[in-house]
Amino acid sequence: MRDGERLAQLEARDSGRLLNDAKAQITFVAEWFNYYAGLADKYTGETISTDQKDMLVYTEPVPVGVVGVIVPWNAPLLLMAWKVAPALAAGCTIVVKPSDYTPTTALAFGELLSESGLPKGAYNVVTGFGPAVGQAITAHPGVNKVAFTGSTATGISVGKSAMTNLTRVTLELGGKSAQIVFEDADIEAAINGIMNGIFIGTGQTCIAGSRLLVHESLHDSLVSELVARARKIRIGSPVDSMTQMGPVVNKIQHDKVLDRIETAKLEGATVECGGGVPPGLEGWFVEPTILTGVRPEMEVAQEEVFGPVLAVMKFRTEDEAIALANNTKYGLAAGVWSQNVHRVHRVARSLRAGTVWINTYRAYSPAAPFGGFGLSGLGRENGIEAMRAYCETKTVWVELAGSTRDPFSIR
Ligand code: TXE
Repeated sequence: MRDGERLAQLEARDSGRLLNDAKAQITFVAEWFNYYAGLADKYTGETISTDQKDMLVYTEPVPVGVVGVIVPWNAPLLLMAWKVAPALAAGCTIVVKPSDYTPTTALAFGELLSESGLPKGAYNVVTGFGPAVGQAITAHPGVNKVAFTGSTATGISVGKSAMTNLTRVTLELGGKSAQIVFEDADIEAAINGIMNGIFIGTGQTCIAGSRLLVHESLHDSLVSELVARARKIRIGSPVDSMTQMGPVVNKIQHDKVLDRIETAKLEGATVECGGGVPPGLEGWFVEPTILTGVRPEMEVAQEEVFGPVLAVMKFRTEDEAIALANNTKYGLAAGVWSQNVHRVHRVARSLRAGTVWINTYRAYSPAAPFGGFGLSGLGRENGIEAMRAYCETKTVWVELAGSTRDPFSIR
């Protein structure tokens, strides 16, 4: 890919995300644009059958207009592509506001779009701080839709601000996703999924599997295996290809993650591994941390940490596991680990989460809708559903008989 390396370098240096990860995400960006380029001429209206034989009724998707795209720092280019690709395919124009911490890839991507022949003015980038520049976009009467990814608190204020003009909004927000491991799980597969779910991106992903719910019969052995593997994670520079976990994005996030760990300890959680700053490294590093003895009411079981911190809880029955998993204001994702085909479908049906992964975690496709229940968001990104978010539906009625009607009759 011609510009992949440059974009990945910019992304890694801006955000602290692993260069390897950033490279993989750039390939996703290409896939997303490819998918929506293919969908652009297939997303059409329909002819509607009515009981009125002298009428032709059809619908047309109409581009919603100007879309404000506001994205965070954890996966800047990919999360932007999730919005820009369907918005362009729908025929919209775009104003992007990247995070003030990670503005470079949105700008560099703009150069590529210009080179690709996108009409001038179709893609615009405004950099700056959220409360000033972001707010100016969400409250602007000329903006027809806002597509936002970020924290739940900011998402709610973005939604309120957009509502002053009835600007359409989609919100992808925080999560407290549960990984549920039943006694009949393939343990090796589950361990891989749990490690991936919480430690990729240094835990700074909205779908981080930050709560581990484990059947009591497996608890001690699973925790000790996870601890052994967490201790072996190679922490270091994000641009070193041997590194498995880099730093968190900035001091604010570093302080927040350490503070959440301290609160968990004060509330009675046991630190099985990690819990602090790894020795001998300069930068905003946090150790991979596993906490046991977590109770559902604790902050670490309820609030997003957005760091490499896994909160472990035990359950006895399937019903208890489902109740624990749903005991959160969020509802972005969940992982279910069991080899019982009846159970996995039964549990998936009971979970209040926008995505349920069964015997896998963090699988994505541009074709598969993504979004959250509850305080995890509003609307869906990806798939054909995302096109709906960038279009208004226009219904057209055509009189076919060529006759006039009694103006005082509604039939
Ligand atoms: O996010 P914000 P921040 C969570 C994570 C993190 C916390 C804070 O827990 O610790 O959020 O991170 C713009 N009007 N997530 O401060 O505030 C802002 O400039 C319009 C989870 O970075 O949500 C940035 O471009 N825009 C999340 C974007 O909103 C505003 C990913 C996101 O910023 C604005 C990132 C305003 N009033 C952080 N205020 C996830 N779930 O993926 C800010 N912005």
